[in-house]
Amino acid sequence: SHTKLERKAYSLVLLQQEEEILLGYKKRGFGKGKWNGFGGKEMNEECEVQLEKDDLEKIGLLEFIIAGQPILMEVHIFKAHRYTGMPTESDEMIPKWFNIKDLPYESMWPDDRIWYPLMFENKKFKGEVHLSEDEKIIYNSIKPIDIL
Ligand code: 6OG
Repeated sequence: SHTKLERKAYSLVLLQQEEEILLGYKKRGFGKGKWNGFGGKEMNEECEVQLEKDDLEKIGLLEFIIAGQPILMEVHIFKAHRYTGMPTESDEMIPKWFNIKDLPYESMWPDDRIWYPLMFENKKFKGEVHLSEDEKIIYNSIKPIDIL
């Protein structure tokens, strides 16, 4: 469409402990039925895990456009290593640790197959992803970069 997109900023946090990563199964709202990282500030409310601000490492910047939605999502992606608390189910999310070699990609956003491997190689990345209305990738420019 020719309508100007409204840009909205989000954060996405991936907590990694050696070979395992904490994902949350979204029970409602945007991304319902998918495993994803946690929305930064809300991680405590989403699953009762507390992070330290100076432990958050910025690893990616992705821009998403989904066909039929008037929003450009600017997603700032962070990796965290330390946490306190006990991952606990909330109204929003079911948290679960996954081995990084055995991720549920078929129940994740399709772009995750592109940038998770970069994250596990400790590369930073940036790019734009366009999804069709049925959430398939129709354009992607994700690539590793040195500086974010
Ligand atoms: P809440 O509505 O839960 O914020 N997000 C995406 N994450 C991935 N991996 N792929 C996408 O492709 C995404 N689009 C949005 C940003 C939504 C959370 O989901 C992330 C936020 O952390 C389309 O508050």
